[in-house]
Amino acid sequence: MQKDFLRKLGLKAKNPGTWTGQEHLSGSARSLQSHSPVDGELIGSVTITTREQYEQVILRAQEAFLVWRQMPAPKRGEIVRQYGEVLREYKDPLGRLVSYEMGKSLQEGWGEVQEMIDICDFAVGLSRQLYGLSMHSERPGHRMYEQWHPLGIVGIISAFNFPVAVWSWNSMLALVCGDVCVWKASEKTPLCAIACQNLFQKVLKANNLPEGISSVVNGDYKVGEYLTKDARVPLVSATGSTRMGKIVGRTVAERLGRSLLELGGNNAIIITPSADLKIVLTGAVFGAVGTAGQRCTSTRRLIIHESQYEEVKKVLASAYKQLRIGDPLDPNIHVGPLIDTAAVENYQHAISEVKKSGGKFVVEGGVLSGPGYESGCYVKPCIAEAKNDWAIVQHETFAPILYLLKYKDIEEAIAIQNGVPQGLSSAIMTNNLREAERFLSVAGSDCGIANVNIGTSGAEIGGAFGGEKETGGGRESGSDSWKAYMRRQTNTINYSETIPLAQGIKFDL
Ligand code: UN1
Repeated sequence: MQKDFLRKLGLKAKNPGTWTGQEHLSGSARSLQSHSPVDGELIGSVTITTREQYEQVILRAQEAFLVWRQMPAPKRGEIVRQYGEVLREYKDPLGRLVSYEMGKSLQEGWGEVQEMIDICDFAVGLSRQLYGLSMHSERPGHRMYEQWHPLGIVGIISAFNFPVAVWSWNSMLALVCGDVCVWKASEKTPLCAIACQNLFQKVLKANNLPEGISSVVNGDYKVGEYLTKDARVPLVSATGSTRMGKIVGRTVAERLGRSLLELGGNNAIIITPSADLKIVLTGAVFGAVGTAGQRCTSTRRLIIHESQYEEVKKVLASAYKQLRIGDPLDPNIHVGPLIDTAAVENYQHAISEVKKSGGKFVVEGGVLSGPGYESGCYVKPCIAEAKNDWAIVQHETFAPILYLLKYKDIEEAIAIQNGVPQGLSSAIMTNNLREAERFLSVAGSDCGIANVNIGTSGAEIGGAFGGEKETGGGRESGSDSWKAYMRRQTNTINYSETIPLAQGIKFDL
């Protein structure tokens, strides 16, 4: 395979190198190897951050914070703007690395880098906003307002499925807010993190700014634990499974730190009698098989009106026959591999659970083998007729398995949609205004994201991203998500010559 993109990113293809992510750190004895799920080849290694190295990273970050927080926010925005420019320049090789190390299609790899560019643009604008309110004081000669200050070190724990975009949602906002970032990337996609880090360091160097403004630490959950337990890290933003989020949430809460959690989803599309089938098809199929079903926003359940059920089933089954599964770097391919063979086992386990529960497969699954599939990570997207209350349907399986559920009236459809522990994304396909508004009403979808006539995945960066219930409640990316990365200070200034007390309290001396 042609791997020129590795050379362009400074991650040489020959003799895979070992990276630490920081210039000041020397390699530790242990390293983490990154194998591509595309062809099983070793791409490179990163050193596992030792406790001592972690201490050095935090010290550097603390020092850098003292410099960074003094820089006016629009000047910090300028640094983020420059990073956006670098990303435009490296969109192609970085998108290819995402595709090669993570396994998503090249279109989606580029899309991820585009999401990074978009959030840079958003953050640049934000750097001139970060507004606080001004209030009317009840006391004469007083002024009251609030301002937002940076928190300090923001710990970012990200997952393999969006190995670059989710970091940038967090870090670009945190940076314009005046925070410095320490990133614990997924141990499954460490080279994507090194590539982003190297590109960011280029910008810091060119502007004579300290390296500690952005750092990477590598390793498994133990390295993540350094961050979650560390009182010097006031905010930990974690993206990943609900299981991981519960541990992170508990650990950070134990020290009264803040956490921002973006966890599992179990996203559904309601397909009503008036739905446009062309729209349903693209929305549902991309939602279910895009990123091989490994997005937290992936469509896992279709809740179909009984009058449409057979038709939708038929159309989907024939669409699934057209899917091309293979090397995600080949532009003709729709579905790449799963991240690793452990993910393949989870997929197989889910299929056998569906069968045990009495589910019928409309499109059969299976692991692919033979030429082009040697890594053992390629699976067939499948569709099963199921029931919402089965344990396996209630559970988020990170694989392209789609469950079909039937409903009679809209109330029942909404109850099914909401009847899972997770609450990230949801959608309704309808041309009926009453149904659409019913779905969006206070008694409608209980998710953080609710769409009409688009699928559950592929949110734009301008909106706040995240969900309720076991999805963790955090909001990242657009809207006013930036507030999570700052501390609010209320200021009351007395410019009168007396000191009246609030609530009319008299205290004469
Ligand atoms: C994720 O899967 O963790 O909405 C993030 C989407 C993407 C982000 C997904 N913009 O599908």
